[in-house]
Amino acid sequence: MERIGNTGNTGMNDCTNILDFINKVMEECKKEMKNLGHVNLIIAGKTGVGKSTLINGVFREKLAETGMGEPVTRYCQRIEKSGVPIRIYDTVGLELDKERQEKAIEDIRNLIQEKIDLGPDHADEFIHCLWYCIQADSDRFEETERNFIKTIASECDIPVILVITKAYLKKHAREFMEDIMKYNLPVKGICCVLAQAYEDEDFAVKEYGLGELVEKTVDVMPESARRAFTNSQKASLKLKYDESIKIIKQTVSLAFGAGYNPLPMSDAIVLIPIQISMFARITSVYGINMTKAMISSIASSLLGIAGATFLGRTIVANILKLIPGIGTIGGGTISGATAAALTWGLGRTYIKLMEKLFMGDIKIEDLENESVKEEIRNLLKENLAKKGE
Ligand SMILES: Nc1nc2c(ncn2[C@@H]2O[C@H](COP(=O)(O)OP(=O)(O)O)[C@@H](O)[C@H]2O)c(=O)[nH]1
Ligand SMILES: [Mg+2]
Repeated sequence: MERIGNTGNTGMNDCTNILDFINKVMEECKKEMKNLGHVNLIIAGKTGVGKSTLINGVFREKLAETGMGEPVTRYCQRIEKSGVPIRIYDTVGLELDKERQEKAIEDIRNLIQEKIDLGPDHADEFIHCLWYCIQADSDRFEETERNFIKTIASECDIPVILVITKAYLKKHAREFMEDIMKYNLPVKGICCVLAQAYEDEDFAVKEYGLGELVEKTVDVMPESARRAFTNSQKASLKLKYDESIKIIKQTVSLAFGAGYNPLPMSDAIVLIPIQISMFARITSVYGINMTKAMISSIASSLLGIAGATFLGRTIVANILKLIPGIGTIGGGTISGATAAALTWGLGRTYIKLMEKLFMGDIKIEDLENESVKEEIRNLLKENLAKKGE
């Protein structure tokens, strides 16, 4: 490994057969999921404003329906589900009488402070953001609600985003939003959403605004929570794409940037573990649960691996053949630029594939189909031709 300038230690040995390869990918994917940690979000607002509907619209799997809700206090329950790196604290109470209302606000403040008091070793439990929901057609934004937002934002030091829910009538919702903005509340963002399509006899609106909410939220989130949030949400494909491109960029600059010493073809085997890490990280961004069968199918179309054994060198040689202008490499060396082009090509193709799996354009069981494999190979050719970024 020392031949490559600054790849760091990937902690992986060569893969000499397909089973090895599959196990390494599985292992890395599991490690990535662990590394993601958790993002913790409080969602507040009166009963019936659409908090549960919003949660289900934004996050993978219908968390509010299927997630385990566990009472944290009388006014707050925690929703979480194994495999999804998010904890949502769903709160009630602002519609209650004054005394209980105060108690509910107190509970939320205590919750935030309690987590901070755990200290930096428990950063995984810190509350990262609060969404305050208010219903567009309520047309009322009460003083209690404003005070609640002011208190949380000033005393607890967490970003608050105001969500105008049930925004069936866009223009009306926007006007309501503008009225609210006049209060100059200490919020980091405000947006109108319709989390679920609405239809009656003479009126139909599609859901909208969820992607915007998610993108605004990630902007105010600490870096440590961003990856977990990106994984959990399903509302913005753009966020997943941007994060994945970042991963390719990091991989390329860390492994094949300045200081990379050209690598003899015979040592090309060391390139593979670097891309395995990249695949695992991108998989975690999309929140796809990989099985051994899926990895095997993808490897056979993407890397041209088939049969029981293979050598990393063969894979690299196979893929390099597809990069225009590199073609015949013979016994030569692999430069940083070539390794980078190969990584970009593989990375972009992998992103496309994850997107298609995520959107359901390709079904998991179809990965085995010749036509799908052909599609993946064509994507790879296209992406390798693009070379760098
Ligand atoms: N069509 C549609 N209905 C919504 C939307 N948000 C909430 N609702 C409806 O409003 C009611 C209350 O929503 P819910 O999410 O349970 O509110 P919560 O009490 O704040 O969790 C339910 O009947 C939802 O179906 C939305 O974006 N679109
Ligand atoms: Mg609810």
